[in-house]
Amino acid sequence: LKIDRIHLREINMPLAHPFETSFGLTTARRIMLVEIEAEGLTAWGECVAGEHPYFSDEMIDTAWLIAETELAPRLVGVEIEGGGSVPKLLEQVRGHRMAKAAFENAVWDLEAQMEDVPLGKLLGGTREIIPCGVSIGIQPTPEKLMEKIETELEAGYQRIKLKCKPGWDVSIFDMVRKRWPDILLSCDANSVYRLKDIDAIAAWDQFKLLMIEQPLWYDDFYFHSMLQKRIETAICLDESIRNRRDALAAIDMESCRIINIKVGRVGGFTEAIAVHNAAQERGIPVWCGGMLETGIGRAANVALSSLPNFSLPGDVSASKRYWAEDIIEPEVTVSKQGEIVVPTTAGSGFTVRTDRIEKLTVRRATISA
Ligand code: OSB
Ligand code: MG
Repeated sequence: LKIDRIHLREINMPLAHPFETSFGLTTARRIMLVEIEAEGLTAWGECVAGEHPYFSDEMIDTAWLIAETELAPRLVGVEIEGGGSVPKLLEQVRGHRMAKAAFENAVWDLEAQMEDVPLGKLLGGTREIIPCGVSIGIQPTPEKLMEKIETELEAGYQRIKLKCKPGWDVSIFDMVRKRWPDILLSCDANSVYRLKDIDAIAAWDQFKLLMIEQPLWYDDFYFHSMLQKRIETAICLDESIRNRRDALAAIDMESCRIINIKVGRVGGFTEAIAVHNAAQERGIPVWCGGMLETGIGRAANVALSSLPNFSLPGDVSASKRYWAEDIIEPEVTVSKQGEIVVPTTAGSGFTVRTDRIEKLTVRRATISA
């Protein structure tokens, strides 16, 4: 296939509910979208980089710069076999994985359309439905959190993940466990704790959490492996895992027992599949993380989650938890059993609402062959 043109857009979308993590509060998203035109078709990719370089060193403005000056020019006008051959074409550019993933994922979408197969199937997916959990941000009060959890459990979600930080951890877990002793419950620290906190973290074993996500530094394996030896609860790594080699190192060092795969964080579907396979071969379950995506990134997450080793409920949840109105049709919905049905139609299985995207666009660029 040959790409004729690539359009970059920045869209601005207010979140339906503010989202607070240990690194800050997000009330609206600035999102870079990649639209590729090739073979008479159009395909889309979403860049999950945030507004600030707080989750990782990428942010929308660095992604935009690299996308426009380095990535798009390497892809337009050249013969590309499919999504799986994109990493090689972008290899000379180091890092910038979220920016790269937006392009690679769009090419996979295009390939699925051309081959008339569902994107999930093209990636190697086998699941017809995926189990869903929710990530609940830090709330203004513990009471508000309890209300949120109640709402999400009533909606059917199978696992509750609580964002945590010092002052919003042990007392919160205790309160939630007293009310719901048996639910699948986990927490995500987004790298806020340090070695001085190890004893405090060890005391969380009493809450029988399914996992503790990324408690220590965002770029660490070694100290996570020390922590994992000290606690019974499984550690799950998110930020630290950038690629398959990281996954192998983390698994061999016993830095974690579970891996969160985010397709943007690892640079695209090819590497996400490689991490999935490496974990599967070693008996490590994975689940699909989220980055407050619009429908375009959400559809990618649904397709990826259909791979067999995505055996734990992920952070892929309904569009309406994030947006008053999404940019795809139909929106992503979750059943009363807390499941998403994986589309069986060709491509992503969703239609991109270009009319709505047009209204939300605040910046654009076109790169032609
Ligand atoms: O660490 O998983 C994370 C959101 C933004 C940045 C990082 C993370 C998150 C979430 C929300 O936990 C996941 C989602 O519901 O999209
Ligand atoms: Mg996380």
